Amino acid sequence: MELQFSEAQTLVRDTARRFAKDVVAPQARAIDREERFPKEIYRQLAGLGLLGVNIPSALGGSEAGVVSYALAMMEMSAACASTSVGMAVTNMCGELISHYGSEALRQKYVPRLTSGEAIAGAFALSEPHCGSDAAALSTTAQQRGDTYVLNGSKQWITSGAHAGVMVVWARTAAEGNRGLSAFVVEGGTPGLHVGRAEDKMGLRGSNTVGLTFDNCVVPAANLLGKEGDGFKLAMIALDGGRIGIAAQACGVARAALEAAVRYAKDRQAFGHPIGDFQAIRWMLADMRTQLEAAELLCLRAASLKEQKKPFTREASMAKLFCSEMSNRVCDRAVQIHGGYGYIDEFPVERYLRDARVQTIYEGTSEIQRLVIAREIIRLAGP
Ligand code: COS
Repeated sequence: MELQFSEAQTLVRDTARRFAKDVVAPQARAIDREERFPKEIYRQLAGLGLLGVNIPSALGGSEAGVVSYALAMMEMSAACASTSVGMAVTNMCGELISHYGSEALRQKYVPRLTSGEAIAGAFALSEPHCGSDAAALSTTAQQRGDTYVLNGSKQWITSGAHAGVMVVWARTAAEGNRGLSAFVVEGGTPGLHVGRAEDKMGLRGSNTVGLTFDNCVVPAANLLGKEGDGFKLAMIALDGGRIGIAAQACGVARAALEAAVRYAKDRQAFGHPIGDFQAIRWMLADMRTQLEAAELLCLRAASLKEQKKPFTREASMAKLFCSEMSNRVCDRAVQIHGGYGYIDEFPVERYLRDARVQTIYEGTSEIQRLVIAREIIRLAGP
């Protein structure tokens, strides 16, 4: 993409691109096939400053901003979306604690995330009975002296079995979204049980588990913000997280398009490379156009967040458009490959499997449309 980026943004993008191409991409097929959680890669990402791209350097981050973060996510996702989803959640947890944690929480936990000591962060909001309706969650946190006692279950927790630092949402009071609070919980805390890893369609190298809290005691000082702040903190974190998933979608789609172009130039039919035929050319033209439109939406949302301007609607638009685009582009890439697209000799079947969850996690396409429509109507005034 030919947009003008600052020196810092270009440096982060190029660092991520080089590492993604040289180190991550060659392992991506094995990470997927062997369901290999990429622990060592996370340590290396930490060394490159990519686990805290938008986090102050005093806390071990690279303080390079949200646009840099989106560019880094695009690069990592083009190589391996299993790896990039864990990178995204770690950045998200680090940012949340860095912005809303007490000074003690920031100093204690953010450097563990940015340095890779925690391996990964985890964002524990969804529960077996509620994903879209986040305010309906039923895990409880009861204050007992200078601690809270957590009880309940979480589901779909990315990196949950490996995360050294988690942000966990629980109910501290009965009433709806105002009764939710967020806590920093260390992996391995007694009473926190990790369920079996889900056997997923895609992102097979990432780890997705349920968590059970059975009288799990956390220090009261690990409350993020105040009691009752939890729902808003979740919404704020998800607004930012959606930029990360939009960027992931762009990265995966770019990889799929590049593979399709290579194949179209190479594969012969009827005496020509198939890229000579209009049927294929029109697919490639649509794929490229949609990808570039998606990248612009993603970077606009990132730029607004970086400028500290409102970006809820733009993040949801980016997440909606980029994730649906990436499913279309990956599907077309498989189609261009014909039978070879359906086997694992070529990477496009992995891209399509990895893209599928992008319209679901961090808010489904339906939730993004709900958020966008509400913002349009709200901003239109009375
Ligand atoms: N930023 C800051 N505050 C926000 C916000 C945002 N993006 N969105 C909502 N809020 C605030 C509202 O302003 C409101 O505050 P007040 O009570 O002070 O007025 C409060 O949060 C409740 O908001 P609302 O009434 O809009 O909540 P709803 O229960 O209607 O739910 C949706 C809103 C559906 C948008 C929310 O539940 C959501 O995003 N769900 C999807 C969750 C998700 O992405 N799950 C995937 C988990 S991660 S894999």
